[in-house]
Amino acid sequence: MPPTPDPKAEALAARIADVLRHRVGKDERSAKRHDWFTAAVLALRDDVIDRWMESTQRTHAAGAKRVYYLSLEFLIGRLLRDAISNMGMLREMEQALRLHGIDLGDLAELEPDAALGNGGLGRLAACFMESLASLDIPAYGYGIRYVNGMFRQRIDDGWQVELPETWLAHGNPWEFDRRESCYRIGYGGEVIANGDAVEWRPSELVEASAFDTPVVGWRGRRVNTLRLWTAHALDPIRLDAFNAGDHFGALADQLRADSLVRVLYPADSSPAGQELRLRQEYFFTAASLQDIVRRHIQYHGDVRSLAQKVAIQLNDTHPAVAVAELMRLLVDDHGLEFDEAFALTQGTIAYTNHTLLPEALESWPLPLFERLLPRHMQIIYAINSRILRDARRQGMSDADAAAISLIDEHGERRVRMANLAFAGAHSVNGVAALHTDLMKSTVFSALHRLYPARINNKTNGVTPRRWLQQCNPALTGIIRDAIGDAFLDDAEALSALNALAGDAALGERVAEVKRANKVALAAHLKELTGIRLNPDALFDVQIKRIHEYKRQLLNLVETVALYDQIRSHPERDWVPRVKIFGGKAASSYHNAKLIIKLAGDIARRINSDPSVGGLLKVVFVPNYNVSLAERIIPAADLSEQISTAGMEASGTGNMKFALNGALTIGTLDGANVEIKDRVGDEHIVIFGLTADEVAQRRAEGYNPRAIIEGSRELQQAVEAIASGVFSPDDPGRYRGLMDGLYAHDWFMVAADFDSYAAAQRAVDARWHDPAGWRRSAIHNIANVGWFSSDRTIGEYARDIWQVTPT
Ligand code: B1N
Repeated sequence: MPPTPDPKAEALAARIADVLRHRVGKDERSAKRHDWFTAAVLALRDDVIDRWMESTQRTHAAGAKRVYYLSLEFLIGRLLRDAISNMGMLREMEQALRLHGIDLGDLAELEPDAALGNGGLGRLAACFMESLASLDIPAYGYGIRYVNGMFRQRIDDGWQVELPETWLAHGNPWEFDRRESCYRIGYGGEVIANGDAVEWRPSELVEASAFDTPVVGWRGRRVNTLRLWTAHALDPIRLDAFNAGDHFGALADQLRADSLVRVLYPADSSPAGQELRLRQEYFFTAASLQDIVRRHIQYHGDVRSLAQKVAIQLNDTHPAVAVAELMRLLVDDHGLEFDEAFALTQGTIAYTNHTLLPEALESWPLPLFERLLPRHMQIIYAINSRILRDARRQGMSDADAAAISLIDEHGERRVRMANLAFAGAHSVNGVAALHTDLMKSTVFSALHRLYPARINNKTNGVTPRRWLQQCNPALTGIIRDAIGDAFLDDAEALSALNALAGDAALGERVAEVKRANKVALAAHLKELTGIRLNPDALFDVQIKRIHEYKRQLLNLVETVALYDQIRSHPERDWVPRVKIFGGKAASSYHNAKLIIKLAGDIARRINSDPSVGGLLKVVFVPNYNVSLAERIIPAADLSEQISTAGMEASGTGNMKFALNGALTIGTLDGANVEIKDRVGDEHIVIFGLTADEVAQRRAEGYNPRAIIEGSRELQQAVEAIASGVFSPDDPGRYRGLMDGLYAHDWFMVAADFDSYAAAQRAVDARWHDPAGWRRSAIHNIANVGWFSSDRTIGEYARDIWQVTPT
């Protein structure tokens, strides 16, 4: 007998049926699965809206300060399970749908991922939005409503092919079209002096209008707004041109506007140099600032109190033009004096840096910037003269002044967006302790000496709602049984598990859940790739954007070396391993695409070789995205975090794996350092050069050829790849990639190889001791609660925004 549904579930079932009929326009017999999905979302959304309005009214009544998170990326993923769970309606919704003969899990699969981001930076923005609502902080996210977000990755004959992802094809039941919230955005034209005042007369105008998505916090405590801008031409069609027969030309303005919000640039940690990218950045920044200033004046009357009531956080330099735009609004539109405006701008704006890779620091050719934003260019010059005056007063050298300048004078003159953000902000933060130290000693060294109080650290975090409770309900259940519910509201309460780490029964249950998650993942991967995996093998996972600094190549070379070893010594007690790779390459990143092809070539060869007897399998999972991460992470035994030390600013996947009981094999890079400090040296496998050692080796003159030739295992693997063992159809395919290792090896694969291989054998040894492995897994879960984005956001609130979470 199925349990009798509770009356709340029956009422919800009736509401869903009513929504299906009156808002979707289908009756129960003719409704398709997607109609049920829409009906379920709309029914749930009604409850969300009530909390949303109540949250907004509370903020007004309290006259509270608002936080604005400006980001060109929000990598949200699916929303249904998140919203249901945070509203505390999981049971109710499951039962209500069951009354209609529908499984919630099946329905949830119909939702496309909202993939308006590339990788870690965009996913961090999504975790932050959820934590802001969970901590009851009044906040808005501002970004672009891309029609085509992250591309869909298809693997054709091993090669990545990029296809457009059409996430809006079936409509988006979460969003509200706010055509009434619209602003004009200008480009180009000229600046006219009008007595003391200055007026910018743009030559082009486009209209920005808003779409709002509610963001539900844990326990439905607060619902905040994600406001994404779309673009319209002022005149959707030029009728005179159309009637004169120019049917396409008549639509040109609208097409130009559409192109602004058409695509997310699929570049991760590298700059997109196109004019369109600068237009996108200014478009969403200017729309957001007009909206922010309008709201401030509406509720608080005077723009001079902006810094008391508004905190604006810039997610990397992509919205850094906000510094000049806010100055323009304050000076040109509100009549403030320059210095007063600058103090207000600095008091309002804060900037987060996410990368030190020199090639990733945004800068724009000065002529382009001046042509598109002539008034902003004037303001930037005026700010520059102030900071250079400060530098001179401090007696700084010419070299320091050149490093501080907002204009890069080496070669073609360029506007440096990171320096602009630094100059215009009261706070500049890094995303992990090591990264923040390196900011001070490298890229921002001169600016840091000039303004020593500005740089601070805020180590990243992830939301434990999505990355533990929702993606791993079985593990969550075990933890509740073991230590109670406190960790649901405070992830650091997971530390109560430390006392139980040696409890054999708990270890057993954790292992059972891990195995069940692996069985489920294996079934899914069988569907996706046709490859059959042994759930008793060690699942060794590297999922993240494909980038040379992340060193998927180190993992692949070691995989080849292991393959050789297994074949040479079949009698040894090898640990059965499954190597899982996933990730997208920027469409123009040749070597990253070649690395994907190499993973596929290695997989084909190893998986079909009977002599490894199933001891080693390699899988490249196509189209890695947030939803796949939610399946893969709970099933991982080993988390690969193997970037060249000093290059991964933080990483956040590292935190998600540990939270789900995987052990980390990693370098002392980014947040790995802090993960090690928290889980303890005995429960993590660290290898390789430190950031200091990497810098030292580079300074000494690094000779990778000597290292390769001095390591038999490494040389054999590199030579096998180079000579075409894995690419008999095109033996020279990887010659260039391997020559790069001999010639320069920028990312120090060779230097770290032996240490990495030894660390992998140490992992094997741990796996041979299942009780020890389980203990380590529990210590990982117990000690990474600190990496909750609630903690991170609490620190931003206290140190940067001066708002108090409740
Ligand atoms: O930001 C994440 C960090 O955890 C990662 O370590 C870091 O690599 C990532 C230009 C970026 N840094 N820079 C970018 C993304 C898109 C783009 O167009 C740069 N992404 C990161 C969160 O802090």
